[in-house]
Amino acid sequence: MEIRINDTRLTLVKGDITLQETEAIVNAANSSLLGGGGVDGAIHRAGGPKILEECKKIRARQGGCPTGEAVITTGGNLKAKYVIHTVGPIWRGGNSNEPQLLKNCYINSLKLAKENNIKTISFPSISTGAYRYPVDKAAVIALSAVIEFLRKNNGFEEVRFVLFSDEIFDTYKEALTSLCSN
Ligand code: AR6
Repeated sequence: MEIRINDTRLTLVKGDITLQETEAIVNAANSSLLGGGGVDGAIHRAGGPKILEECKKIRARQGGCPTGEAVITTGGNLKAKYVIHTVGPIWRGGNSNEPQLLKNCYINSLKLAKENNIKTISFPSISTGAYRYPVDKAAVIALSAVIEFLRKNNGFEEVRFVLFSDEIFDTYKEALTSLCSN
């Protein structure tokens, strides 16, 4: 599925984010920046040790990455030149500022991409795996955040959501369809 916001294509695809050829891919990391399972594990495995080396330097400098914030490293062996690591909120029932923190992940990743003159970027569905954020709620926040950012900021060619299963892809598609009809 694809829509256009100003000059930017916003696309939803089903697939593996480590295989994307966008200039940047976004990692759903944890605050330690030292790697983990899920998409984080897949990115470090596919990208090789350079990514972890840079993460460790960032950690030494600023002590990890707080929830909702983002940092940037090389893409190592990936097709993507950069990995933007952001830390999603752990779902604790919805009354612990989760929606705002999840929105911050997308906005801060896009700000960092813009500062680095990145034109094409892929996002996974942040927080909806190990961090258990309900996918329907996360999809609306993720898409609304990106749409809001792209309405105010021109210069991206494509923002892509790379969804790992049919179920997650369908949930994002429904959310985008309903956001577009509002
Ligand atoms: N490509 C695209 N999406 C993927 C891939 C992939 N290769 N692999 C998994 N997903 P998760 P979180 C989807 O758990 O919930 C890690 O251990 C997956 O289906 O990767 O933010 C970190 O170190 C789900 O929809 O991230 C943290 O400790 C989505 O990516 C913690 O997990 C996010 O699932 C972060 O948890």
